[in-house]
Amino acid sequence: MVPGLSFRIVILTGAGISKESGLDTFRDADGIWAKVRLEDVATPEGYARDPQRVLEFYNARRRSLLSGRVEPNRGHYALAELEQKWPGEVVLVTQNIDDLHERAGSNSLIHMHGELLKGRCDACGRVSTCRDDQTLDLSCDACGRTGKMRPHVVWFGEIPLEMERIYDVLAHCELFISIGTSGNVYPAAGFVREARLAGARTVELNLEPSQGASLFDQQVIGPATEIVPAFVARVLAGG
Ligand code: BV8
Repeated sequence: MVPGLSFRIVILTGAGISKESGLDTFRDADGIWAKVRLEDVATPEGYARDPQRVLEFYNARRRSLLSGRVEPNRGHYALAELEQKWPGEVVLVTQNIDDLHERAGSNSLIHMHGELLKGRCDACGRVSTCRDDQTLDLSCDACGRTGKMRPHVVWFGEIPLEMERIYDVLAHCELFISIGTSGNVYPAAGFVREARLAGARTVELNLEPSQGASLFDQQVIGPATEIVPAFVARVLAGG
């Protein structure tokens, strides 16, 4: 650790950081969008057309996440170690809806696309823990309405969560690290521009160059379980 260094670090993660934990990404050849159409399962229109189908899509992902076969990997643990050991603030913004960052020990965490282990009542907005299958005959504990429980997840065309706080931390960071995201989905894909405007150093850690690769000052290519621990060690050593 270099004495005196204690600036704010903002990290953005995507599905790539959870791939080696056994969770599918979206746009890889074997990804989720190669198996289902996002219009059918990740939009309000798809939910209105066939809510049962959407609930089953998320029920299957939730069961997989809670199966005992999916654990945080060395990439998740390295980011939790950075938050613990870095003298300045570390804010981890994730596009992922899994709970692997929490299970690895990250606390300063923003789930901008929601959380698979939470449900929301479409009638009253109440958010509650959800670790079981969601079905259409569920009723809301708060307002009592039936058939209105949906995943607490941000679909395409919906507004991501905590955007004001995200833009604020991006405007005041000195190091922005993007990990395991293809840079296809906005507004997350535009965060590197916000960080550059704030004068931050921008680094991309990914298995392959993302859509926004040219916007980064530095790029490290490789699997997250190898390149994330190595990069965290360099940052903690003052690199
Ligand atoms: C918004 C749900 C306004 C949760 C997701 C028309 C109408 C309305 C909106 C739009 C429109 N046209 C464009 C838009 C904007 C739209 C958008 O960006 N569309 C894209 C397709 C063009 N965005 C929205 O609608 C967003 N809302 O814009 O509201 C607004 C704007 C600004 C401010 C306020 C309001 C809402 C977007 C959220 C949609 N929900 N998912 C779920 O089911 O999970 S998006 C989905 O994509 C996931 O959340 C995922 O996190 C996200 C991004 O994907 P990635 O994480 O990057 O995953 P991907 O597979 O793509 O890439 C994985 C990467 O990992 C790859 O690069 C791979 O090489 C790498 N990798 C693989 N293995 C490894 C690895 N890296 C390291 N190690 C490994 N081992």
